[in-house]
Amino acid sequence: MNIKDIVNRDIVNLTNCESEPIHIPGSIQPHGFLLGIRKGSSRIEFCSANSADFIALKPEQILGKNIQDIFPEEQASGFARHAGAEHIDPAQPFVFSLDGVSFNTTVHQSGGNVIMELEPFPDGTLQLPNLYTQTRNFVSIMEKSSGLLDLCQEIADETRAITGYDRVMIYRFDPEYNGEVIAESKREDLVSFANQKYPHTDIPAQARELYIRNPLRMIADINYTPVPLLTIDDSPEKGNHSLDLSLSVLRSVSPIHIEYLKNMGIGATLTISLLQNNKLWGLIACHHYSPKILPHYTRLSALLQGHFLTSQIAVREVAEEFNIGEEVDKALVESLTILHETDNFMEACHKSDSLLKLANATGVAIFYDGTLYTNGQVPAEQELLKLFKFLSKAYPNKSFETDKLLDIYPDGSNLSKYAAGIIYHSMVSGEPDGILWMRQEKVETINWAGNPDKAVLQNEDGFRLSPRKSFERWMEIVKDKSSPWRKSEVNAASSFSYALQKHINYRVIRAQEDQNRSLNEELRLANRELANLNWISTHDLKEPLRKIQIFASKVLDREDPDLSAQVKDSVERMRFAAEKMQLLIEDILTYSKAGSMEKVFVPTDLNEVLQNVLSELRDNIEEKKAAIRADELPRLEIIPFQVHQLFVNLVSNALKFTKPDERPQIRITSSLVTGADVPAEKASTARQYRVIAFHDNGIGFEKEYENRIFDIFQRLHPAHKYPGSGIGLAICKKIMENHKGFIHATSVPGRGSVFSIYFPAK
Ligand code: BLA
Repeated sequence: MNIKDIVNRDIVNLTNCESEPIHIPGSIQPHGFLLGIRKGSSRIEFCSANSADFIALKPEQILGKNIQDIFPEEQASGFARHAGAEHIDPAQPFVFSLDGVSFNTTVHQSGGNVIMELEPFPDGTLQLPNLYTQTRNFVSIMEKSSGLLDLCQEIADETRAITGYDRVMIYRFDPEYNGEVIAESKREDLVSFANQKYPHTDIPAQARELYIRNPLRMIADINYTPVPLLTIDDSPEKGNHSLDLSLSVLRSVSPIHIEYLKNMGIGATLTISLLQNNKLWGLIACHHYSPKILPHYTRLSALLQGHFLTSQIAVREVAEEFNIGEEVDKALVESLTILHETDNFMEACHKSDSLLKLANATGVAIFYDGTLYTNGQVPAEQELLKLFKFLSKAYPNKSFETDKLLDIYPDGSNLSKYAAGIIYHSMVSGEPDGILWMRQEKVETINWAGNPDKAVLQNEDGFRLSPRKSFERWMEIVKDKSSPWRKSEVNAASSFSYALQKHINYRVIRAQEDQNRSLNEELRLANRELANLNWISTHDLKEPLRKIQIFASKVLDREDPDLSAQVKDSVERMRFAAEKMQLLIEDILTYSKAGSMEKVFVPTDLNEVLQNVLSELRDNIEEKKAAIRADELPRLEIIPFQVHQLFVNLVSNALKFTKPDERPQIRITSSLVTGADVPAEKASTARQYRVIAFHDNGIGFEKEYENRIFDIFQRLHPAHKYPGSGIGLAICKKIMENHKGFIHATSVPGRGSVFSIYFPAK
């Protein structure tokens, strides 16, 4: 019979440990021995090299034999029943006894094999733990601990009390499987590892995978020499004899991990998986500073601690999330209250603490209308401005959050100290205005308790694997990252941003209103001045003017021979100037009245208005020998005296700007057009307009004056030839505005003009 070992001799090192097949080492730890049979057979196919240390039989005396050849008949048949059961309960180990020594036998299936792992009871007796006390203790722990961390602390304390390890840690993974010691119970003289962080590389993926399937591992003595597993080389299947030890309790541990533990000065460990939703949530990690074998049943007690804890994780996490959500809500309400109670939140309240708390941020910055407002710990102003500009360009009108700004903002490599993670809300489209909540880099908030170097033994090549090295690696991994933003924080930030946006909009509207109000006030004052001007014009200007005119007339009428022709001419010109000035004053008065007089609309027959105007202008018409023809005009709701004035102005103009050698022809037409045909921007396309057009055959004007002609004091023709104040058409325009209508003029120079007035039709 040939015997060979199945030890896996692949060299593992720091570069290939991710692919180390830790489930098939082909060796075990020496605190027990291993036997393996094919399922359904009792012939022993596998035996660990250390069998003689326990039962005085060497592997070559065991391999190829049947179980009943090694153990007493009734034990062998009892074992056959035990191993043949559909489900093997690990809590009910089988017990083999040989030469007065009892062996706790853990049985499991591995592929087509049945594996027996035999461990002597440490003190020779089967000592059952007091599960009643343990359970009662847990129930009281559950009642008194409020948060998850409290509970973890209690579980760590209790697990240490049950197992007697020097240090018990609760180790929690983040979503990337980086870990942190969140609770620790330890011998008083030891340096604390509380809050220490480790990179995901410390426990490679295949190890984590394995720990999901096998929730408890013990390393009894870090300095052990692995015991090879032996098998018969002439068994039918040659070649691959590896044995999957995933579920084994004696499996020999990865040499890399052993090196790590040795560097930490550890003597023995026990590790229990903490699962949530079939994923590894964390570990209960126990360290002892000398070798330690925990009896099978105490191991089960420790495992039970793990189960107790995992039963509570989801509930407590939800409760914690809820509590954080409540705090966040409280801060949000506080911030909103301040926002609603202040007119100038940015200036007065941006330093409020609740603004940070609503997202559990370490800094906040608001950029609004060219000013930067900051709260808490933030990057330098220039950096922030650059960031706001970048974000508004890259994320216009958007909001988002990230726990690693550097991923989207390569320029931000020196921002991580204050803004490794951000929540961003853009506020004004097209502008860099926005609000930012920031979180510091995780690395900054590390809390080293004690000196971790103290817990480390130095080896030849320095600390190749050690917590200190691990921590450096962890720092590399989480560099430039903040802790992730919770949903409640993101929601609160977005509620606040929305409210702030409204606050700003409201502010803009109010500023506009204020501006309107002050403009109105200015207008009111201007009107009052204008009214005053009327009064002055009538009393202070008209009176002296009248006196000048009377005086001039008297002088001229006297036909005094003493007066030289030159003086006479001067007085004549003075009189003329006074007359002109009087006209101007009257027109200004009319103009100002056209805007300020009360507007009373009366249904009026425009034919009548025209007749009155023509009779008023009769002398002028006769003098010019003008021919005036008018269509039948409609009846409209108008301000009668104003439309009268309007007609007077238009007809007078037609009589005034005539060609000397041609008899004036004036035609007044009436028609209906739609808004689209009205040459005015403000015309409503949905309605109709009544057009009254005054056509003449006068001197006309150039097209460029079409609009300017209605401006006050706008003159197109020399005053000595065509006297007037230059206000007449401005009055016409104002009158049409009073009627919600328009006036428009077209002309062909030298041929004539058309002045059209548009009244909105009912
Ligand atoms: C396994 N590494 C582990 C385990 C832990 C750690 C808890 C699981 C051991 C078990 O469940 O029995 C890490 N232990 C820690 C840490 C602390 C601790 C961080 O007590 C801190 C207090 N390990 C490395 C590196 C590699 C590595 C760099 O640090 C690989 C390059 C490998 N770790 C590694 C392997 C295992 C492991 C292969 C599996 C060990 C096994 O089960 O065989």
